[in-house]
Amino acid sequence: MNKKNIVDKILLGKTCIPSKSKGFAFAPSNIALCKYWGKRDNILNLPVTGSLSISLGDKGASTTIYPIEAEKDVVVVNGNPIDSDVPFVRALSSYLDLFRSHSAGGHSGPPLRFHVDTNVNIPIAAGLASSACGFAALAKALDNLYGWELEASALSILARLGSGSASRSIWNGFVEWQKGNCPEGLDSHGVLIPVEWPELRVGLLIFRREEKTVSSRIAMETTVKTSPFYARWPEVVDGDLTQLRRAIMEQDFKTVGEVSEANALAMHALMMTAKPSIVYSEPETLKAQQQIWACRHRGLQIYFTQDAGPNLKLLFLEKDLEIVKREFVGVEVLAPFGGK
Ligand code: 2P0
Repeated sequence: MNKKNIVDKILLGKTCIPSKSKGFAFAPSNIALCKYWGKRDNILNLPVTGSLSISLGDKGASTTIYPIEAEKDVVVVNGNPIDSDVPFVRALSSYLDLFRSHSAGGHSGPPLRFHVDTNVNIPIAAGLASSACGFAALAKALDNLYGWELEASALSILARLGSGSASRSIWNGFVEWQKGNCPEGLDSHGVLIPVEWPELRVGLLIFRREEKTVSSRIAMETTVKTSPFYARWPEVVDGDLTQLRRAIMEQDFKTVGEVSEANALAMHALMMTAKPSIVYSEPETLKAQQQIWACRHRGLQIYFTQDAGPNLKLLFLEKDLEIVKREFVGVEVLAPFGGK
């Protein structure tokens, strides 16, 4: 089963003929509290386990797309045209191949190219899930351009074909990506957890903004194939998801924090035990982790999570905003449900 087959199943006869001159959409970035780490299908981005995230409100990607008659797609990120040889643009173009219409000559004419203009208001390639909001915004912008009016779960599947974690960026708030069981992955998509938690805050502690040395895709593959502990991961995730669902419904912050932090550390432990070992942490990462533990020891309710990079995301509540800002100078604070 390839991606095009899946797109055909999702579109069910809907065409790739623009219903307007431009498509536009916004999608939030998301931070996983229970991580997606490992694929059972590398082409369709089907995960070994489920995962659960919090979207970052108005932080994410805004994308405008329109067809052009040209030899190549034109990709502009934050106002800068990106060279077509850059791996990210190549990945984007091959994703867009799934959705190309033809020029005025109908199917005999060459497939149209696209102009894609994306503005991302979070640090790109700093482990802040920019591919997640990027592909989610793109799938939604295509839906807008073509007038498909697909359901959110169908958009989640289309976004997943671009990048796994993008399946969770279709919604704001808490989202669980259910792993699904069918080989085509039509049951592997995000589901919104209908809970608002206005007091929740996410702090970004950014130590490195550069591109990571090992991509998530390669790191996942290496971990699945070589970590002697990977076999235990599905069981760990099952337990963490059960606890997180309950704790989110009951707004039990302590459990959300404890489970999220432990889940992230378990993912990094898997990577460290892969061959070759993958270590994303930098000295600043470890220093900040120790500072967080010291704060907690003194009674502050603060936890962290860490993705495929050295940066940390802090989890805390609005009541502790001032103390967190004092303790972690330069932290960028986000309110996933709005507020300061
Ligand atoms: C996550 N990460 O759940 C995990 C935790 C990073 C660490 O999903 O290959 O860009 O496009 O499906 O989604 C980053 O990997 O990987 C990721 P692909 P993706 O957020």
